[in-house]
Amino acid sequence: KRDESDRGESDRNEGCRRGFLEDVIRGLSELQKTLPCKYLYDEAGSELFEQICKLEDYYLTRTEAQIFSDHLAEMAQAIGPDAVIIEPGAGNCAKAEPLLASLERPAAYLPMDISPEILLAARRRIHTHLPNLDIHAGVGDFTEDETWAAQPPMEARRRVIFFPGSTIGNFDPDQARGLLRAFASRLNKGDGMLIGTDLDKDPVILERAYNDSEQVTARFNKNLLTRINNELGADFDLSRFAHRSFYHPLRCRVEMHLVSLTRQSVSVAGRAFAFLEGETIHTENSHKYSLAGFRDTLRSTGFVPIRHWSDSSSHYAIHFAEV
Ligand code: AVJ
Repeated sequence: KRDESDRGESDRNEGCRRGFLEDVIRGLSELQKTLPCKYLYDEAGSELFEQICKLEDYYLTRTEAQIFSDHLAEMAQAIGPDAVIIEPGAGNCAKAEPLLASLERPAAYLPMDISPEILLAARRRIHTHLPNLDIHAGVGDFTEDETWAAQPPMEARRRVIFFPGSTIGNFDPDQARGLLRAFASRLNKGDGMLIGTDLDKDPVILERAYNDSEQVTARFNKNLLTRINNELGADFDLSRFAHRSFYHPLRCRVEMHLVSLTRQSVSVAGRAFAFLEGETIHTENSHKYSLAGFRDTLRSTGFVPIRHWSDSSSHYAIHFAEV
């Protein structure tokens, strides 16, 4: 196996492009066309997502931030002194910073993300505020073993996985359990996890959060097609697709789709994909949990739920669990 460091940058980009192309071809070949939601987060997509987080209609980010600020001391106490904080999908690490600042002698912070630029900028920023903290940024997909293997092991310390933002909601219940089991298997007895989940609630509130009045979510969703056009040489006509999000009560999730407004054919890297009028590409799921349901999920994946915090309207929850 070749080391990442002796592969050229363009080599690596070429590998990424090939993986993206394969995923797109596979997804568009299914009966229900689908695209993996991780591709929503290129540079433009990440910027649009940051705009979503500030929207009045999108209650998740500010509600989670409120729970953190209201209960930071209790969370720090649950985590305890000398801990190593591991954050899969850390992005700009903005949520970890106040947490790290409130911990007693944090031993290290290990953020992982697919975007090296965002991660390295965040590391620089955190280093200026917490100069004594050991930070190891790991570039890669946190669902892959290599990304974890590249991080210093720090087995001797109490390690706590920090997984805020309801990212777990993007995974189907089966996949979510698989991911949590994988997290548990990377931890030792007594290690912990602090994880945020959006809660099941009034569908009107849920649907408004994913169909915001400023249409930022629509742009976020359609950016995926722009990205495919630009990176894979496709000819999606953006005026012939519309954003659609809705709550699916039986599946307890908000689904995001792109609806073809006409019967049309789209070419991706020389292959043609036919769309019926009204046919959709499923681009994201955002699962909503009940408090009890998520505690069951934790128990069934090797964790012991220790405590949780919520907002006064019970819109969102942060759970602390141990293995
Ligand atoms: C980043 C997965 C938490 O599901 O609410 C926001 C992504 N998609 N608006 C979510 C998202 C559309 C978001 N997560």
